[in-house]
Amino acid sequence: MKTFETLLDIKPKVKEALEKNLPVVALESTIISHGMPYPENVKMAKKVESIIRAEGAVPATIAVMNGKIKIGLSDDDLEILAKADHVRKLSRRDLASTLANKSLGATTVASTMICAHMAGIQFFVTGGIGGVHRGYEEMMDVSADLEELGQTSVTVICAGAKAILDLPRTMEFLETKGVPVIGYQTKVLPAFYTRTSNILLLDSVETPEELAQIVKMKQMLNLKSGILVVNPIPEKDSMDEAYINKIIDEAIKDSVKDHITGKDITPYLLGKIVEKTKGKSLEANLALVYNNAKVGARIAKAFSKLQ
Ligand code: PSU
Ligand code: MN
Repeated sequence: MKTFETLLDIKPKVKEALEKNLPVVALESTIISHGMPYPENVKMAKKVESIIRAEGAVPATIAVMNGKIKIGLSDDDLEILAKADHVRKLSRRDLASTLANKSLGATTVASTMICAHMAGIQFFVTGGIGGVHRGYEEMMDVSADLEELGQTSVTVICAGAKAILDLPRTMEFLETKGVPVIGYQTKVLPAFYTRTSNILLLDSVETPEELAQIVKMKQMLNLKSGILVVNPIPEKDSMDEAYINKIIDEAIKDSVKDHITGKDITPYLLGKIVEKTKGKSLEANLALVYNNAKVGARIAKAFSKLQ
């Protein structure tokens, strides 16, 4: 038994699915605790799981609780993460101390990838990833999510990166780390609230089966990096580009004025954007997460058929 296995608390349904090579989809918990307001966050967490189940895959939301890495949460766990105000946003850096202190921690994209990989889960659905922040030259703020994509073999399904980030630099970083960024029915990088950006992708697929083949090839090559699947927000839910970009610019100015730094920046900006759009950005965020859940479950299913 590997030492980390004693730290994992895997829900029986998830364990059974993994043993039988059935499709399992991991989900992060920072999107619940720090990414959306209550009670929309807990509704989202439950609905995402039900979408994945309806597609015939098993959802596994991940968090750190009582000194264990929980893979698969109960509805009560989701409620606690959605409500408690002392939840730690935990990335790779924070895993060891959060476990040692037995404190409550919500996993980001980076730490969810680590934990999913430990449990043997290959697919992970979220909304958006962290990236290179605007003003990088001064603050050197690059999300640990990008480093993780470069070193942990999990396929992450997201809606691209939002314009609170520096998209060209984010793509450069992923290129350096050797992370394939694959468009799902798109040839350009989606920008989270909107379907397009001016960044062309080198790879795109039309079906879950094509994507599963790429995952399979990377596995056969024994490459340890992740794969980033970028799935645009549905047309009917996407926001007006000029409008949302103006709001994002204002939110970034507020963050400078309020001296927000480090891990607080992303939650602060998301909150400000919800406030300034009077909840419209939250609706878009929910819609894109649901869409990613559907596509992610289908990819996981297509992959399990290849095994
Ligand atoms: N983007 C969102 N919602 C989120 C996050 C990003 O639209 O909740 C969260 C994810 O958990 C992501 C983290 O991994 O923020 C990135 O934070 P940072 O930029 O501090 O690395
Ligand atoms: Mn950061």
